[in-house]
Amino acid sequence: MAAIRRTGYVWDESFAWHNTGNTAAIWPPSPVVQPIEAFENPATKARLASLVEVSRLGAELIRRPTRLATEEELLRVHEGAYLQRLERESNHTGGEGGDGETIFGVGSYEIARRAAGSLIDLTDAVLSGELDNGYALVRPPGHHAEPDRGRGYCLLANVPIAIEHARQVRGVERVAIVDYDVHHGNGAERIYWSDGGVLTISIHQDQLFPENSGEITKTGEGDGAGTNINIPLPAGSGHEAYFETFKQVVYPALKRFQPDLIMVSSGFDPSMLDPLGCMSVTSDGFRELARMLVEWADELCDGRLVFSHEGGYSAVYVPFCGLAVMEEISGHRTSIDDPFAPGWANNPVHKLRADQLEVIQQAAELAAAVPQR
Ligand code: 9RB
Ligand code: ZN
Repeated sequence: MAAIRRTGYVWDESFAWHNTGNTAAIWPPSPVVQPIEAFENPATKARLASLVEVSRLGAELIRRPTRLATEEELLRVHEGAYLQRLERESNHTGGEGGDGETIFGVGSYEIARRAAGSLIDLTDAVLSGELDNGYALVRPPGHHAEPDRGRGYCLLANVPIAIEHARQVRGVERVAIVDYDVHHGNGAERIYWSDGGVLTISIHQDQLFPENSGEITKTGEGDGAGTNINIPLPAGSGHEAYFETFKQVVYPALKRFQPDLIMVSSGFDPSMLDPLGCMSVTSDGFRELARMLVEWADELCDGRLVFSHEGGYSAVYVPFCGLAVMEEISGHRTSIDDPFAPGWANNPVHKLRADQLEVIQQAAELAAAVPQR
């Protein structure tokens, strides 16, 4: 079992009050689409928060206070006009992030600022050494948000906002983002496209969301040339594809880049039961990914590792995936076993396929070309 660590944990009841409306999955109600809650609804995250308590892991984690990100902190990443529009709509009847499908209700701007502000503080406590690592169970998620608009259920770019605090206030020089959400991390890619101080790695299902995004050929420009790595895995990828990606791409890229801090965009939509993704990762798969990240953070940056929750839409399965990750990074194993695990252990979907390996080997060449510190 892993060593015991001081792991910070963020959750706030208000995160479950962010209202994404009755757009069936993503489609607005129409004569053929019966209204139902959006996939990005409170259940997945609130049920993970519940399992953290019922499993008693919550008593072992260091629960962190939450706070709102200030305007100054948000302006390091976002445009003022976008923030003003969010605030105005949030104070009246609610609104939409900017891509036509990122619905939010009354009060969501404040909730989003609380998500971002709490991640800033958690990251700060890891940098100061008060904590060893941390998990922010935040909502709304952030990895699709861009400087001037919300996108794909995301309003504020939580991870970049925390990274800019680390760099501009705490003087951290180099940060790596590992994004294992099943969708492409387009927000960080855009924000750090020509910035060599942040290595952005996104592992996602090929051509899922956003459309025309996340291609392996997109590697950054100027000062950021070679510091953006996309690994677009074919639909249907299981554990072995993810493990090989971590070993052949993520580790070599991190090793060359030598980050001072590793941030993780932690989405559980590559899971076996997700309604939006077609991947096959189990809770033990996510546990193993977390184990590798802890090991590499120990080797490269004194263990400094901060997870920020993104997507994941199976209300019954996300809690077991999230619990496994939090158990692994904190070194506390609870008595809760994933009830799905026995049925999936020998599923042939987990075997590495040749088409998956081909993408991984192409991406390994990009990792070998990351500019060295
Ligand atoms: C619409 C489309 C989507 C699809 C997936 C997400 C998931 C985000 C997430 C959000 C919006 C397309 C409405 C394509 O979990 N990120 O981590 N929207 N999809 N075309 N149209 C019209
Ligand atoms: Zn996602």
